[in-house]
This record gives sequence, C-alpha cells and structure tokens, in this order.
Amino acid sequence: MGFQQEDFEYKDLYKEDTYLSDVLGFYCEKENESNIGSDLSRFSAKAKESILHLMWEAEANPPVHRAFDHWGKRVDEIVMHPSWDKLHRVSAEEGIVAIGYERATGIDSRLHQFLKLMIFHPSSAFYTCPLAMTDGAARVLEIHSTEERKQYFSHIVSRDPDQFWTAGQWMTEKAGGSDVSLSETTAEFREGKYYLTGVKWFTSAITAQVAMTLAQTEVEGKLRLSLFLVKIRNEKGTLNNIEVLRLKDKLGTKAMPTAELKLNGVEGELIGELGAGVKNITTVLNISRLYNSVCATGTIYRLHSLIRDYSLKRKAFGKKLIDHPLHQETLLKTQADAKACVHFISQLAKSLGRVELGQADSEEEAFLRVFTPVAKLWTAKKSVSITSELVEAFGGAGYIEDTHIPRFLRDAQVFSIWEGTTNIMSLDTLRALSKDQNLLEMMNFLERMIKKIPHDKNLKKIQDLLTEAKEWVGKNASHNENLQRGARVLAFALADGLAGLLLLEFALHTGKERDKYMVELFIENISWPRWNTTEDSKQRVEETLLS
Ligand code: MFK
Repeated sequence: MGFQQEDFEYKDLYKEDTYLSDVLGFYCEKENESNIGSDLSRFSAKAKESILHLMWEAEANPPVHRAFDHWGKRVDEIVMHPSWDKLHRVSAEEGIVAIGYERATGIDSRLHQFLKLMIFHPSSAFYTCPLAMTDGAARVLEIHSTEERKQYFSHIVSRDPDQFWTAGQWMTEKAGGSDVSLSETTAEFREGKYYLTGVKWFTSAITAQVAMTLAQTEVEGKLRLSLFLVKIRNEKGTLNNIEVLRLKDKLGTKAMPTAELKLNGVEGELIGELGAGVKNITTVLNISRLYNSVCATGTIYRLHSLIRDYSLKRKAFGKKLIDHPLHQETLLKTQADAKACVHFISQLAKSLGRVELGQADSEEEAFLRVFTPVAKLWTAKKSVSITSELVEAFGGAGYIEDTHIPRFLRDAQVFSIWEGTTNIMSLDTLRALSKDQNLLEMMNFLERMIKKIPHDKNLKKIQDLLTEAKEWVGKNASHNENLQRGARVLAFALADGLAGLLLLEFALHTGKERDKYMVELFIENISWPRWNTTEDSKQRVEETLLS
C-alpha cells in the first residue's frame, strides 16, 4: 500500500496543555478553583468523545419540516435526528444553562459556565444557539419574576433532561431585521389576554417549549413594541396557533432548525411594561451576544488544537509542517488571537457574575455594558478570519467535507451576523458609551487594570491606543456622523486595548515564558486605528460608491 496520512486527533482541550487551567486560576477565586477545574476536566474528556459523535450525527441528518400528514392534515412536524434530543439531554445534565443560575460558585458561576460552554460548543452542533436564547429568557424571567413564571424558570434551569425546556427568541421579521422597530406583528388584547398575529422571519430552534418575542401594542394612541412570553406547544405537543412556513436553508448551522413562523393569534404573556419591549428584550440579546462570543472562541480554540496536532503529523518538503518557519509564523499569530479571545470571554464572564450578584461597582457595570457588543463583534470577526486561515493551513483536506473541517468556516460566518452584525454592534458600543457616565467609568475600570501592570513598551502601546480612542470620542462628541463613521474603528481599538491588558496581566500572574511571548505577538500585531472623518469620506463616497 502507498502513503497513508495519519489522522489528526481531537484532544481533550482542558488537559491538552495547562492553558485553560491557568486561565481558570487567574480569573477565579481561590476557593472555587478546584471545584470548577474538576468539572471542566471531566467534561472536556466527554466533549471530545461521546458528545462529538452526536454532533457529527446531527450534522449528517439535518432537520426536516413535515408540513402535512398522509391525509393532508397540517401537522408542522419538525423531524429531528435522535442525536439532537441527546444533545438536549447532555445540555441539561451538564447544567450548561443551570450553572449560571444555581450560582454554586457565587460570582464565578458565569466563569464556570462560559468556560464549559466554550469547550462544549465545538462538539454541540450549535445546540448552544438554543441554549443562548434559553439563558437570556432565564434572566428575563428572573428579573420579571412572578409565582407562575417561577415554574417556567424552574424548567429552563433544570438539570433533569425530561424537565428541561429551551426558549426561543423571535425578533427578526421581514421588515425588521436590525431595525426591530419596523416589526409588523401585532398583539391584540381581548378579555384580559394578548393574542399575537404576524410572521417571524428567523426563529432559531423551533424545537423549544417557550419563546420571547416582540409585538406592536397600542400605547397612548401609538404603536410600540412590547415583550411577550409565548408557550409554543400545548400539552399534546402540537403547536399553539403557530404555522411553520418553512425551514431556512442556511450557509451553516445545518443541524439546527431555524424556521419562518406564522403566528395566528397565539396567546402571549406580557413581560415588563407595555411599550418597553425593545429595552426588555435587550436582556436576552446581551446574554446571547456573550454566548456568541464564547462559542466563536470555542470554535477557534478547537480548530487551533486540531491544526497543531495535524502539523505535528503531516510532512511536506522533507519535514513536518510544524518545523516550517512560515507555517510556524501563521500558527503563532492565530494562536495569540485565539488566546486573547479566551481572556476576553473570561473577563466578561467574571464581570457578568459580579454584576448579576450585585457585587460590581458602577465602573464595572459600565465596562460590562460597553464591552458586551465589543466582545461580540471582535470575537466573531476573529473567528471568521482565523477559521479561514486554519482551514487553509490544512490544505486540500480542509476543503473536503468528511474531514469535518469545512464546517468550521461555514459555521464561523454566523457569529458576525447572529444577534446583530458588526456594524450594529459598533453602533451599540456608541450607544453604550454615550449613556450616563459610561465612557468615563469604563475607562476608570481599564485604568484599574493598567495600574497593576509594570510600565514597559507593550503597556505604553496599549495606553496610547486607549487614550487615542477616548480622545477621539471626546473630540467628536457632538458630531454624530463622525462618530458613526468611526464606530467600528473605535470598537476594534477598545477590543485590542482590553485584550492587550488582559494578556499582560495574565503573563505577569503566571510568569511563564509562553505567556510573555503571547503578549509580544499580540501587541506587535495590533494595527493602529485610522480614524476617518466625514470630510475625508464624503468625497470618496460621491466619487466611488455613488458614481
Ligand atoms: C446560531 C445560529 C443562528 C441561525 C441563523 C440566524 C441568522 C441571523 C438571524 C437574525 O436575524 S439575528 C439578528 C437579530 N437581531 C438583532 O440582534 C437586532 C439588532 N438590532 C439592535 O440590536 C438594535 O440596536 C436595537 C434593535 C436594539 C435598537 O433598537 P432601537 O429601537 O433603535 O433602540 P433604542 O431606541 O436606541 O433603545 C431602546 C432602549 O433600549 C434604550 O433605553 P432607554 O429607553 O432607557 O434609553 C437603549 O439604551 C436600550 N438598549 C438598546 N440596546 C441595548 C439597550 N440596553 C442594554 N443593552 C443593549 N444592548
């Protein structure tokens, strides 16, 4: 027999090296480290063994919409492969949502949950998407709690697979994608109850039991969006006045059923104040944007582990790939970015944990609000570019479906779209910065980090970057068009600045050469922001885009 390439291996991400346990040690309280570490270590082995196979089965057997039964009766059944149900059961048993609400490790519960989610995601067939919306719904129900809602909540945070419910988040409509205010679904109030009618254009995970959705309601003679909780199925398991129009044929996330739905007067329970729907649903959005960031990070962390293993096995031009200087340079850079993403989500998890338990000050609250959209857009873009680079690093094998590598690239593209595009996230960063004292307070929070790090050329570069970003906002505070044009540049500068600080602090904590190299690699590759102004841009737009 001729040459046979040795296959690459799915390593145990937590035990492959000490990186994730060092990250845990840096961010979590000493008393929680061993409990969280042993759960991550156990789960990580499971994720690369039994759970991984569930993902491949689910991916190979995508959902099917069976609209009618054999007598022509409308049934709208979503036929799922049994592996999808098994992923539901694993999610419940492992407490992927529950950990965030049981709060067994106090302020570190979100950190525990997010690191576990990061390990789970690349084996989950995007079951993490319904979990993201479920977690967001749990937070809404926790904030707007009533006796009846406590029952829903207990299902949503259950670890019993037969009791565990997932929740959808139905927001996007034909007219209202990013601009949700254009939504056409209406809620009619009759005999003390609301009934919703309209079409929801993107409803991921139609296998859920409940959903959070928006509908227009009349408030003082004007139509305004309100938030509703909808029970999707009745006791028999059939849909409650909901028709499935079709399943979406998506670029990726093939195992996950995303549907177009027609609401034919489905009952909805008003959550929060009438007319405050957009504001109230942002609780779901902010949680699911953080999930998005964690899953994007998990994607590149797993793919990096795979290419590292492959590079140790594959030979070309007389030596292993890992021994080729240019291949080394490629992986060094992507590795620095992947590790920076791990720090980003860990810091946000830590802050979220503190904010939710009322243990954060206003500076940390401002930091979390501003850096939630920044994390979402930055990790999403990193995920798209790094997966593209690493799929390429596999050569032709990376383009062939049965290696399971192409899926990484297809799936990565959803991160920058799902729950708001990069531009929408950049504008949300501006929205967050312009509210109250957020700019100042968020900067004070970063200043607290800066003070812990000894001064050197790397810290200076980060300080200069953050100072320039702050001054640019100040200079353009009353020039909205300039602010909008520069919103992306600003968001990326803030992201690079935070990532640099976290890597610096981490290297100081571990004292390891590995981490000092990561700081150098990451910081030397930061490209300096170019702040375009309206004066620069107007002529260019007229002479190019509009000509
Ligand atoms: C995983 C697989 C996925 C499968 C495929 C899926 C493909 C993609 C499917 C999709 O369609 S995903 C797209 C989902 N859509 C979005 O994520 C919506 C994106 N748009 C936004 O996020 C807009 O920024 C938003 C709709 C929220 C803006 O709407 P408005 O009406 O212009 O908001 P406005 O008036 O600025 O804010 C209303 C209030 O909410 C304000 O509070 P106040 O009334 O107290 O001033 C804001 O401060 C507050 N707010 C807005 N965003 C917030 C927020 N508060 C906290 N956090 C936020 N993020």
